[in-house]
This record gives sequence, structure tokens and C-alpha cells, in this order.
Amino acid sequence: MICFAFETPELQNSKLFMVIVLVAKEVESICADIRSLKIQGARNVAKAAVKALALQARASSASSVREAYSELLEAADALASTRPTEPMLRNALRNAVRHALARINSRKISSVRELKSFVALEEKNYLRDVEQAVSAIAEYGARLVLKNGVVFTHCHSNTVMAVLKRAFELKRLSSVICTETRPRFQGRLTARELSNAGIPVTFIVDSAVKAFIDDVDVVFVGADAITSKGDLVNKIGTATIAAIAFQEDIPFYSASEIFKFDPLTLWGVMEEIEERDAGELVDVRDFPKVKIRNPAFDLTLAKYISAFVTDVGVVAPQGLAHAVSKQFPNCGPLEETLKQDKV
Ligand code: RUB
Repeated sequence: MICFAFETPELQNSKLFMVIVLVAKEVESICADIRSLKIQGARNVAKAAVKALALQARASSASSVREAYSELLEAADALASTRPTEPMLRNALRNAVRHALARINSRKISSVRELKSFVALEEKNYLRDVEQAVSAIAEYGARLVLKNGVVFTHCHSNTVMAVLKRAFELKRLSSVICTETRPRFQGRLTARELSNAGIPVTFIVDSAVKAFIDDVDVVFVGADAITSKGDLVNKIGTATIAAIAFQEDIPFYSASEIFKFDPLTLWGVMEEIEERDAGELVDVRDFPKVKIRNPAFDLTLAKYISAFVTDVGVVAPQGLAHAVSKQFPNCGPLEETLKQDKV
């Protein structure tokens, strides 16, 4: 559970801060869709969360800025805890509530109406920024595909999709090999989307990676989290693919916005790996007394990664923290830092 509980001095001094705030129905429904993977992929999750914050603000019938802001925090907290391995989600929520708080404290926002408009504008700006980031990554990534290149990918990353489509447009990409991605088969999304875009695609089971790796020129995967050591957290199976690609001397890239970087890892916080329900694998009643594990992600060490293809360019994993840490000012352990944000 990520705690967004932080207060302005006014809030701290007020007995009213104990008021129980409600999360809008739309927010609850978006939380459910993120948990069930109806909304899937780190960027879609972050975008949906920012949209949910705006819906929370719009639905508010709060009678004071303080109350409306408390509702936003409650919604941010609920959204941030939907999937533990999603720093882009946490970064987006942290930025939105911090920007709002800064304006409340500097009296630039002094009514509920102004807070509502501000949160709506934050959503619009965020969506614009992430689309620009993806376009930049697509340009950089497409140029890393050799002429008539064959690309290997895993799971379903909207960012990798953008790279592949751009590489195809530039007539660099000849075909893609993609895994089915057990247990939730996100690779099927990838295969269908590529095929619908007219890109030749071969679909394989996850365990066939070694059998096909010699047929490819380059591997592209997405990212859920990037740590301060330049390690990558992505869909379970990514680390195996990276190790096999490394062994065969095939470049391995992760296409990722810098907002997948987890600033908390600079403070020694380990990235938590989400473990999902065993029922995603089998009907557990058929396996009494069997211990079933279902981690959603794994960690690929920096040494296996040729580079991160980001919105600020193609960056070696060892240099990434340095390149992006300026973008995350004062990001210490969340509760501590946000409390320091008081004016
Ligand atoms: C999806 C996954 C993707 C990253 C990046 O996992 O691991 O590679 O989230 O996606 P899940 P994007 O299906 O469990 O969300 O590039 O779209 O942000």
C-alpha cells in the first residue's frame, strides 16, 4: 500500500482533516479495471490513473478546497495501490497531487472550482506529454532496427508497438517474432495488433525462445520499472529472454519513457515484484497441496541490456539514473518527501 497521506499546515491543524473522504465510483471502477488487467501496460495504467484523478475532481461535491484535496489524495492512494510494480503510475499521481498542493499553498487555487479546472488541465497536459514521449521513442527505436530486420518481443508493450510500427513505416522492419506470454496471453494482443497493421508476425510459446532467437536481429521489450542500477523490471520471462539474447550476442533494448524510472530505488528501496492470483495459472481446486507461484514480473540485470530507448535518447543502463534523476527532484521515500513539501 502506498501512502499519499500528506497535509498542508492548515490541514494538519484542522480537526476537519479527520473527515472520511469518499472515492468516486468512476475511480473504483478504473481501479478494478487496472487490477483485472482490463487496462494493461504501464503507460495505459498511468494514463488511466490520471484520468481517474480528473474524474474524482469532476465528481466532487466538496464544500472546501481542503475537502476536495483530501478526496484527491484518497483517490491517488487507491489508484497507486492497484499494481505494486508500476512506478510510472506512482510518478504520475505524485506529480499531479504535488502540483495541486503547490498551487493551493501559494493561493493560486482558492476554490473547489479552480481545483477542478486545474486537475482537468493536468490530465490534458499529461496525456500530451506521454504521447510526445512515445513518438520520440518510436523514432529512436526504429533506427535501431537494421534494414530488413527481424525483431523479437515479449508480452504487450504499447511503446514497443509504436517502435515496430515506425520501423515498418521506414521499411526497416521485415517481421516480428512474439511470445504468447503466459499466464494472461498478452502476446496475443501483440500478434493481432501487428498483423492488423500489416506487419508479418510469428507467434510462439514462451518456452520456444531459445529455438527462435537465432532468427532475430534485435530484441525489444517494454518496461514496468527501471531501477537506479539500470536494471529492468518487465513481464515475467523477460529476464530469460535477455540472458539468451546476451549469450547469442543479440542486442536487447527496452523501450521506455523515463517516467518508468523508480526514484525510490535511488534511496535503496527495492522494486516490489507483484505476485498475482494462482487462479490465473490453473484451477487451484485441481491442485490441492501444490504451492503455486505467479509473479507478474522479473528483474533483468543491467549487464544484459544494450540500452534503454527513452524519450531523451538511447541511454546505456549504467548511465540512466544520472541522465534522468534531475527529473525527479526531492523524490525520497514517498511519505517523508511529500511531508517536506509543506509550505
Ligand atoms: C505489461 C508489460 C509491458 C510494460 C510496458 O504487463 O510488462 O511490457 O507494462 O508497457 P501487464 P507499455 O500486461 O501485466 O500490464 O509500453 O505499454 O507501457
